[in-house]
Amino acid sequence: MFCIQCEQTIRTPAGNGCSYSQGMCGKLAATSDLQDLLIYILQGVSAYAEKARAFGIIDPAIDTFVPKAFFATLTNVNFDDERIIEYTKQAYAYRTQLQAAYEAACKEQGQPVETLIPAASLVLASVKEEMLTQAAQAIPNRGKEAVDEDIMGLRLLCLYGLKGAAAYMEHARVLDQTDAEVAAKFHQIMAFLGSDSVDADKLFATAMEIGQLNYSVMAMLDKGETEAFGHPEPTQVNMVAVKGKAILVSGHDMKDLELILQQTQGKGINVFTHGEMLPALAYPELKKYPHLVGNYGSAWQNQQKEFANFPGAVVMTSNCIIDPNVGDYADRIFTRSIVGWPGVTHIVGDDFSAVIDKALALEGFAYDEIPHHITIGFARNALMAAAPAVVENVKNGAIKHFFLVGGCDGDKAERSYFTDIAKAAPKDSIIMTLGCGKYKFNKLSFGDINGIPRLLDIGQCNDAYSAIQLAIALSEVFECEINELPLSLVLSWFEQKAIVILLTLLSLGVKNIRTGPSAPAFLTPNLLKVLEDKFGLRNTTTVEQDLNAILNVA
Ligand code: FSO
Ligand code: SF4
Repeated sequence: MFCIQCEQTIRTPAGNGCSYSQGMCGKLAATSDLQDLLIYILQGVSAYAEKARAFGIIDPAIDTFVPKAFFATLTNVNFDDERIIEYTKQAYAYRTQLQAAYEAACKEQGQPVETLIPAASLVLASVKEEMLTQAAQAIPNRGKEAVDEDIMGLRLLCLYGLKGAAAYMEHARVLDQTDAEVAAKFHQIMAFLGSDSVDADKLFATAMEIGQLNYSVMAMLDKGETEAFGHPEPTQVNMVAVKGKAILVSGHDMKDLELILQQTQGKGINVFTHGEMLPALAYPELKKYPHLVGNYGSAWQNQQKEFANFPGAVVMTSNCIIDPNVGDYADRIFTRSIVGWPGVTHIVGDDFSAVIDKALALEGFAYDEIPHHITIGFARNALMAAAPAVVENVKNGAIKHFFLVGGCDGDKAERSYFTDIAKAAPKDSIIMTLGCGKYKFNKLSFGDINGIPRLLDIGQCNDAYSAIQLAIALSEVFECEINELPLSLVLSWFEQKAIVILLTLLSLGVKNIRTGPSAPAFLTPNLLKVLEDKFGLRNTTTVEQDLNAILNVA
């Protein structure tokens, strides 16, 4: 087993990551190895997809399958070996199909059949035990003895970044947003990563290409969400329990939430959001359902306590899932799409009656808690509507600085940094936030500046797209570069979606971002130095020191 893709990876000895019998997230060595093999076969699929395209052979089902299956290997997504094996077998069938089509096209046009990357020719074993032995050649740090550690770090940066982009491609696809050019670029990069390149410049350029690709994907996702559910609008949402039968919906997939809302109508069940689903409460086409009563709980790392206390059914639409047996709720949590946990009921198709039956059979909340409301819904449109007032207040000196404090949450004590920096930000500053990292401070009161709330919740982590649009709009108004705006980004990272958002920001030329609580363990000191020299990217230090540096530069 070798996995070093998330913030909680084992860090000693340096570079070894989670490499024993189990990762810090609970992923077992066999699951990790099977995921490596899946990725390897997917690289082979992409290699043939890229070649077949040159002959006009495009299969949209394969184009969407590859990122979806890749998504299953993100941190805290799928711990179910059987499901990973199913994806691998499907990938292998697709690879065989594309290979045949490509070779037939070569023959027909009198062109030589090229030899592709090794992953394109691996003959997949048919049983799990043999697949596990094949996994050795698929491990992401393969050949590490012969490769410079900086090259390995760059390969991993690309692999994990592309994984994040794949997740967003699948989120966009669910909302009918696909794009042949994006798929072509994705396959090209996926195949390139299967070539185990030793070219540092090419790998670095690829990391930037992944960032750019993800910028397009985030735009597609934004389009899909706003076309399906309208533009988020500033909304007061309830954050506590409401009496009655209950379903809790977590993860990022708002389409699932919509299906659940439709199917629970008139059934006397209240629906709550959890974690990254909170922003759904601001979308007109979702908040119109009166039985969508609010948000329950906080970020993913608290789920074992929060789901255990929730007296209803729970649906995990995407990351991040952790062991449901700890809180003893495995019999009332359901997974969707790429998510999997052995023994947990997986809902296939659009029928949620198993979830509804479970919620009806459970007690639900016995009483209403004292309501506590927060305001959310400051995505692209709402931010743009507020932009003239914001500009006015910048011009008259009432707003002096903008912070973007967001990203992923996690349970390390050092993450209190993000609460503390939000609290310590000067009163004449606006704090934008996104991702599940916002739960570190989103129930606190920050007041307003001449009617503009000081805390603006932009949405899910992918809504970084909205923050980028606001920064672009402000830079146009003030006729300056984004980097000249009084804007500081302080990002908490945990997993691969955050990696790709960071790559997107870097590829757009955004400088001086601070990330924490620790640097990705796959980035070597040399690579961190390059990122600092090139982009001013640095790790968070102390709140005092960072605020001092930020405000004195601005
Ligand atoms: Fe959090 Fe998990 Fe958005 Fe991530 S729920 S950690 S970056 O998957 O998705 O912020
Ligand atoms: Fe370790 Fe993170 Fe990989 Fe889990 S996902 S095995 S914690 S690096």
